[in-house]
Amino acid sequence: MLVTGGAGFIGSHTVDLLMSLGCKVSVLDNLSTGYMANLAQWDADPRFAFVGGDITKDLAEPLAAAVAKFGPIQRIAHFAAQTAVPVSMDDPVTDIEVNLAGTARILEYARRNKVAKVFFASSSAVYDDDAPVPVSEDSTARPASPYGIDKLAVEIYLDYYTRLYGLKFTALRFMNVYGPRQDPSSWYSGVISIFLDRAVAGDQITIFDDGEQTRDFVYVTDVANAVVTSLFSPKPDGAIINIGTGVEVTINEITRTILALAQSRSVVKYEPARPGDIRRSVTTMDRATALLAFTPKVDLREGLDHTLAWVRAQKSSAA
Ligand code: UD2
Repeated sequence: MLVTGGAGFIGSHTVDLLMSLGCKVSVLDNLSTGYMANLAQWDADPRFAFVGGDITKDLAEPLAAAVAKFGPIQRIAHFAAQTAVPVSMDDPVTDIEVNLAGTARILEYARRNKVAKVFFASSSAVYDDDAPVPVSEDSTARPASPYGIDKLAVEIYLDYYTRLYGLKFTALRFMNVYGPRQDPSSWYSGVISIFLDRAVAGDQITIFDDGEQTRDFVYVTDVANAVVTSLFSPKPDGAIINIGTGVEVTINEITRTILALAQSRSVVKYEPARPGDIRRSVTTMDRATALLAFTPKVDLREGLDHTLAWVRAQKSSAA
């Protein structure tokens, strides 16, 4: 099993689940936004190998290292990516190099080496800004950013590889994923990671727009479960599936819950809407239920509890 981007937020939780299921896991990651600390729990495990590697460069060496360690790669979970929508708008060329050309490198390896299954981390960013609510996989894909365009382009490549070479894949379009290990340190980080970080520190929280915009927040271990089912079950072969909870939550509601949970006195300030922000986002659940038997196990309250505990632990270890 190869996990690209396995030192990152969702990738490392997927590694945790695969390791707990007894798999042998190689992680390919250039540590540009991931951390070895996310994998420290597996360092000494003989079923785990970190092989380095950068998907924008030749991968012969790290992939050979993975094969030398555990034999031919049967399955690939591909997370390695440039993950920020605004960064892709500033620099579409780099987004293409990493998210599209880098992925083509992984797909070429997969077909030449007869990899049994590839999972691809896609995004709700492929949908039109004013897609219907809730959004289903049949809604128009008309991305509002280079990031979304490149995710959609990879989905089209996956279909092409299936038709030409019989490659098996599943692509999951993630809604707003949150949980421990999500890095709060940049202005385009996930809203929950930023707000929990500010709430614990007692710093000001900034809500863009009127806070009545909505999102579908899905907890990271539920996402990892969906990924692992995709990798091992034949049912979602060739499918593109939204992964969320089907529950629509306003940013005002999430802010109130976070402030109460953290018992925080952070001041909340409102600022104009971010350009390009969508107003409402929530997914239908039909396809995820039918093809992955997916039902989220961690509700928002519990997920926030776990994430808050992690933020506190991070802050106390840094102090
Ligand atoms: C999410 C994904 C992105 C892409 C996109 C597709 C994350 C982190 N990003 O972007 O990768 O898939 O969906 O549409 O999951 N907000 C505040 N204050 C802050 C930060 C955010 O009010 O300090 C608001 C923001 O204006 C937005 C909401 O919170 O209305 C969610 O923002 P986000 O950056 O967490 O995620 P989103 O939905 O823009």
